[in-house]
Amino acid sequence: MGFRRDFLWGGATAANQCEGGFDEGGRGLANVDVIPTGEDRRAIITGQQKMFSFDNEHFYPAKTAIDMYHHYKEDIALFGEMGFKTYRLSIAWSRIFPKGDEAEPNEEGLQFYENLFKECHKYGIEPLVTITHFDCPMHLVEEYGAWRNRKLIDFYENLCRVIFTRYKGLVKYWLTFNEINMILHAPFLGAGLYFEEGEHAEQVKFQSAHHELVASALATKIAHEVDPNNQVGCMLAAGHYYPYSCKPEDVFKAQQSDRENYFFIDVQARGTYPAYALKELERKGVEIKMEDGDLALLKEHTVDFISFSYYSSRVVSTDPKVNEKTSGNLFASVKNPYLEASEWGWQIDPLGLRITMNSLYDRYQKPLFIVENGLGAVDTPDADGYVADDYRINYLQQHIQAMKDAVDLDGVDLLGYTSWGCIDLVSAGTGEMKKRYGFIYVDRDNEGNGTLKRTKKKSFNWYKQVISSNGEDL
Ligand code: BGP
Repeated sequence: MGFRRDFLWGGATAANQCEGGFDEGGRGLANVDVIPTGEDRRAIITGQQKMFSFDNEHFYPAKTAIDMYHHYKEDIALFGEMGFKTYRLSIAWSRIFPKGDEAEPNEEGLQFYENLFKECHKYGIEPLVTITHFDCPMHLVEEYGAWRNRKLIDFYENLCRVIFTRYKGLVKYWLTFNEINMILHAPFLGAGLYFEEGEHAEQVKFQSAHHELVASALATKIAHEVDPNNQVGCMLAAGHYYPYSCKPEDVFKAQQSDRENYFFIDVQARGTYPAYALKELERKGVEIKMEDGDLALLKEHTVDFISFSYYSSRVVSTDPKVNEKTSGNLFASVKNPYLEASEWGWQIDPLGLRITMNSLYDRYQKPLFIVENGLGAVDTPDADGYVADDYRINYLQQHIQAMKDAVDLDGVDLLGYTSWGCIDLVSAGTGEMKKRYGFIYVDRDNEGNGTLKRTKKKSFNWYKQVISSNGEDL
């Protein structure tokens, strides 16, 4: 009983939220660099209008973040001290191909990640690499319209060939697109998309999604060709939908909402466009242009495992009055009266994690990997700089218990768990440092000031003990 002996415990980050060094080592500008903090952020990440710029008036968090670009050795040593078996990170596309469409990669970028992976292996840490985590070179956004353009598949394929070959033997676990369903909810952040006035946004989103799905299947194919040991996963922003009431219309709406997100994984894991999606696209007036060979590629190169992020369950209702009370994140959700919420209104539902795991495992019958979960909170260091984050320990303890129940009591096959933001980093939603997830405190504020000093929080030793007991000692 309990977690498998080779269970991959660890933590997760994304390049644009921690690296900084946005113009160092030959790195090119990416969509994530032009999203400032402040009021306009939401409109920009949701692609509502072309509002991005790169000026001196705003603060752009991705420019400096927590400067892991220069601190990675220190940070990985701390992960090693906690006993991490894996570290999930992402490759910044524009470090490898600064513009995205070059024929030859940037050696300095390749070398940076090679050094980083070697550093991980010093501590017995297996890297888990997200090929793109909310990033797209700005040149591809401006010249090609990002993922709406089929040429992106070729550029992504080129990126994959280069990194799979270069990091053969150093990296075994790959994720093709972070939270692939985010293209529907935050299209500029997720896929570099913004919409011109009058444009059929649904058409653009689903055409772009098709390109990403084909690119993902191609990546899976190439990864297996380059090294049969490679394991490739899809990645879903998950969270089961509950009907607000047992009214059949509410239950139906919950099923439809789940499908809207499962659609992506249905294609990546089962290899076909599901019937319900084809009908729904027809109703939306969306016509996906496909090329010969697309469907065969999707069919033949399905993923090896299903990874997902889980922060909360979601609730839907058909009652307009109920719909007025919404919870605080990018996914439309009604407030669940049975649950507490984080300071950002994200509702806390550990059992929802078990429900989500069961739902995914029932549907796909492939191993699962939880690659994001955690509590964003305001941490206040005491006079010695120490943060006693019992609230975070409590959140993680309950979620790990739920995940253990899914394994022990429901028989779910789970490969590993990487909590989100294992070291404090910039929030994707708000762009702030104030919203922290880490076991390690970083002295950095919302405007980018601070010494960057790293300090272990109370949760650091707690997580160390969770890992050393393989999840028995919570
Ligand atoms: C997920 C993203 C992460 C991360 C996390 C927490 O959607 O994959 O990049 O940031 O959410 O969200 P936030 O940073 O807004 O608190």
